Amino acid sequence: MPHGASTTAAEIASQPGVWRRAAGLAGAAGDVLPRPGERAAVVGCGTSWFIAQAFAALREEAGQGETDAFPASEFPAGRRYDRVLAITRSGTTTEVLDLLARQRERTTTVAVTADPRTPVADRAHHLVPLEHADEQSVVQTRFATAVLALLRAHLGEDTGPATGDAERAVTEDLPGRLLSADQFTFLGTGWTYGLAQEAALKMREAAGAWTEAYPAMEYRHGPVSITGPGRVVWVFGAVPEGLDADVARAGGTLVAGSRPGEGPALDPMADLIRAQRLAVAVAEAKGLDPDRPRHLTRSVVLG
Ligand code: F1P
Repeated sequence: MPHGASTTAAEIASQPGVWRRAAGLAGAAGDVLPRPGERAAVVGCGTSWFIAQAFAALREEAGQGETDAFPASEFPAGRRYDRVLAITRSGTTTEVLDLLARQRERTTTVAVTADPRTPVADRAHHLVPLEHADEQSVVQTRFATAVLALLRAHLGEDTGPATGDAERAVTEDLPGRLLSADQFTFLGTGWTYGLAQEAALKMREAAGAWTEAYPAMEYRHGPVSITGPGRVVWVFGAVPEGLDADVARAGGTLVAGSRPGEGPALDPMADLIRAQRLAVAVAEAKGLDPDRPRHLTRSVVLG
């Protein structure tokens, strides 16, 4: 397959326009999404769980209320929330549907989905359809980031600058030396830890790469031991003081949307686009088809 010809690559490239439309839906969705002051839980599986993590941290940082994120299969049964928000592209993921069924009588449930004509429509009290962000690819890219664009706008953020950065991220050359790296450690702080997890998942799913993800300050508590020549440490958001020196001492390559003392930072969500593009590029360099990740289906429906 010629480079850049995959469906995944095309969906990655479409993100700026898709984010703009998603953010524009925040007003209409505002009534059903978690309201200021509510205690909220956000759930999903795989990519959708990592987006839930990012939103939970952003919402708490914004002072809008206690917010927890769980993989749908690990929701603590005894907890009570004012609202449970599920993220599911397919609307068919078994663990998400089961959780929504269990929560229906206990609290208000909402689902953001790319396909409102699926079973999730009957399981959640409210739906936020994001059909324009749907994907053909097994591997999620634009649906996930569009959900986060919508949720950031819902928190009152102007997503214009992030979208501007996304325009750059879909075209600019990727940092050199990455294609031949044999290991990637993704780091983040607060909401960007969810993005680090998602970047690592993308590289595993699309490229079968060895990746790990940690909160940035945890890097020194063990993960540093993996770093070495030909290995990459990629930081989403702010790089903690001294971490660049630690990576250099270990012989690794640091990648970041912004480096200490450097100019304007790339919005971390736009930096995620670079990681998505790298996943496609690494897959193609290995002779893999990014549209056909090993052993993975577009939605996990358990029998
Ligand atoms: C979630 C998910 C994806 C994963 C794969 C299987 O699906 O686990 O994150 O990449 O495509 O499904 P969904 O509930 O968001 O449809």
